[in-house]
This record gives sequence, C-alpha cells and structure tokens, in this order.
Amino acid sequence: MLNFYRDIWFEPTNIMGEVLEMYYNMIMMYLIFIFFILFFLFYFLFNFWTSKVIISHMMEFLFFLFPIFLLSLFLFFSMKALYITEKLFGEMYSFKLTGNQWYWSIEMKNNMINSYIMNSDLNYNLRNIDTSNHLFIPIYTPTLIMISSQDVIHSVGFPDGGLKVDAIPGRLNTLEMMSYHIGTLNGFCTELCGPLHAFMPFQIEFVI
Ligand SMILES: [Cu+2]
Repeated sequence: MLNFYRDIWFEPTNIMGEVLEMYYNMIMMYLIFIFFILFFLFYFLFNFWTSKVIISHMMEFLFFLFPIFLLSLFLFFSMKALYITEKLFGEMYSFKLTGNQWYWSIEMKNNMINSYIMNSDLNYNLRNIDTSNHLFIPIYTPTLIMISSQDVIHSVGFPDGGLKVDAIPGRLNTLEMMSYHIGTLNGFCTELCGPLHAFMPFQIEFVI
C-alpha cells in the first residue's frame, strides 16, 4: 500500500524484511489516521460555532480512551513483529559466524574459513564491502546462522535485508533467514569493536 519509500529504503529480500515492511506500513497508516483526528480536533476547538464540544464530558472521556486504544494496537503489532523475527521455521542448513578483531569466520560442521576485507586498491572491488570469502546460501532455503564472538562484542547488520544480530562472546545468537531473490547481501559490523571496526564487512550470496 504505502510503497513510495521503496526507492530510498529496502525492498524486502527475506521474511524479516517482510515483517519490518508490514510493521512500517501499519504504523504509517495509523500516523496518517492520527493526523486527521488531530486536524478535526483543532478544527472544532478553534471554531466558534461548535465550541460547545470543549465542555463535553463524553468527548473528554473519548479523548482519554482513544489514545489508549491506539497505543494498545501499537503494542500488539510491535510484540507480534518482535516474536516473528525470533521464530525458527525449520532450517535446512546451519552455519556459525564468529566475529573476530577484525574479520568474520564462517563454520559449517568441521570446516572453517575466514572472511577478510578485500584490498580496495584493486579498482574492481567495492570499497570496504567486498570480502575474500562469501557465505553461499540457496534461495528459498531456510538457513540458521548462529552468531558469536571470539574477543569483543561485534554485531552483524545487513541494511538491505533489515537484519542485525549482535555477536557476543560466550553467547550464541541465532538468525534464521530465507531469501526470495538471487544476489549479494552486504553486511557490516555494527558495534564499535576497535580501530578496524569499519573494515570487517561480511557478504552472503544467495544462489540457485
Ligand atoms: Cu566488529
């Protein structure tokens, strides 16, 4: 419905993105609705001929009840969105992603490979985005990524996917993702973790 922001924001590539978009649309519709309510409220308040609404106890009661109702709706949809993003829906693969100062390492069963930033002097690389090794995930395949850290707190965030999970030492956070599109999802460390914090990107390739 309210898709005009798609050019400047993201197009959902996964389930979390869809949930975020739905939530955003819902909040947007309520805000427009509230704007109209406020408009009519001020219209009545400053209109001399209808100024008797000011002393209406019923109106006062409604203006007390109505915001409570709206806030309860906000709470309901926020909790719903929060719990959907935590939900696991039957993963087919699982990887472990470990944050290190300042690179990511990918593990699957007994295999481990490090993903470092590529030298941006080579002009065919995307500066501060390209990495030496990518994580390949088939599209339409629910994949569980377990995220932890070896040293300090890191966080992996994918702005185009609407995803962000903290990598905390001694703790395993999970992120289940399923992409609808082929392509590369560029991730960045989003928790200040040292002098080279800006130089530890991470890339996921969604393939067929
Ligand atoms: Cu980091």
